[in-house]
Amino acid sequence: MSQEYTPPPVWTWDAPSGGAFANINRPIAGATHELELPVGEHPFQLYSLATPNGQKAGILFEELLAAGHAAAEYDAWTINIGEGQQFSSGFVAVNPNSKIPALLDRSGAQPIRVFESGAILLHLAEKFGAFIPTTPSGRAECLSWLFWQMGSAPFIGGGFGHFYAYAPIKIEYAINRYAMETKRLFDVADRRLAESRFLAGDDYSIADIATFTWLSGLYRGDAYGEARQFLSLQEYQHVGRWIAEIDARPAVKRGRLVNARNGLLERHSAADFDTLAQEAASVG
Ligand SMILES: N[C@@H](CCC(=O)N[C@@H](CS)C(=O)NCC(=O)O)C(=O)O
Repeated sequence: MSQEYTPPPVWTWDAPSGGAFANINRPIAGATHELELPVGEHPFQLYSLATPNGQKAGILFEELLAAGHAAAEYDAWTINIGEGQQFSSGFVAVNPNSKIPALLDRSGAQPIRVFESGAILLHLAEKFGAFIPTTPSGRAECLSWLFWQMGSAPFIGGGFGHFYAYAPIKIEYAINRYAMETKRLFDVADRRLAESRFLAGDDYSIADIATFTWLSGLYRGDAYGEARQFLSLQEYQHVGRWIAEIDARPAVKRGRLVNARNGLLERHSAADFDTLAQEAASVG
C-alpha cells in the first residue's frame, strides 16, 4: 500500500482497507444475518464488550447497585465485535448503528432501546436520580463534560489509536495530528482536575465514568502499545490522581470485568463476581 494516493472522483468499496478490524468495516448499515438477542430475567439487558465505550454501562450498573438501587439489576451479554455479532438482526434492532454498548430497558410497560454509551449513562442516571447533579449548574457542568468526552473519544480511538497502533502503514502526518489532539484532550482534563476533585465538581458522576474508561486505558499503558510513553502521559498528574481514586472504587473494579474476555462474558448476578474470584484463587 502506497502512502501516495490520488482520490478518484467517486469512492468505491472494491478492496479491504487493511489493518486491524478491516474484516468488520463496511460502508453500509443494517443486519448481515438473522439472530435474536438473548434476554435474561432482569429489568435491564446490556449487550456490550469491555472496550472503553463498553465498560461505561457496566461500571454505572455496578455503581447503582452498590449505592442501593436494587432495581438496577441487569443481565450483561457479550457481543463479539470481531466476529460481527453487532450485525445480527437482533442487535441492529437495539442499535441501528451496530456498535456496542446497547441497552434494552424492560423495566416499564414497553421495552425501551438505548444506544450510544453517553445516552445509556444519562438514561440510567436520570432513571435512578444518581450520579448526576441535581442543581441546574451542576447538571450543566456534568452534561458538558459527558458530551465533551463523547465528542472527543473518536479522536483518541479512531484517530490516534488507529493510526499509531492499528493502521497497516505508519503515516507521520496522521500520527502527528492525532497525537497532538490526544495530548490536548489530556491537558483539558488535567487542568480541570487540578481545580476540581471530579469533572463535574465535588461529586463523582457519569461524566467521570465516561471519561475514566478512555483516559485510564492509555494512562495505565493498557491501550495502543507504547502510547503511554509516546504521549508522555505521566506528565498529566492530576489525571493520574483522579484515575487512582476511581480505580480504587469496588464497583469500578467489578464493572471493568463485565463482558471482558478475562472477566465475565455474561453477568447475571452479583454472585458471578464471587465465582470468578474463586476460580482465579483456585488457579493461582
Ligand atoms: N459513540 C459510540 C461508539 C461505540 C463504538 O465505537 N463501539 C465500538 C467498540 S468501542 C464498536 O462497537 N465497534 C464495532 C464496529 O465498529 O463494527 C458509543 O459511545 O456508544
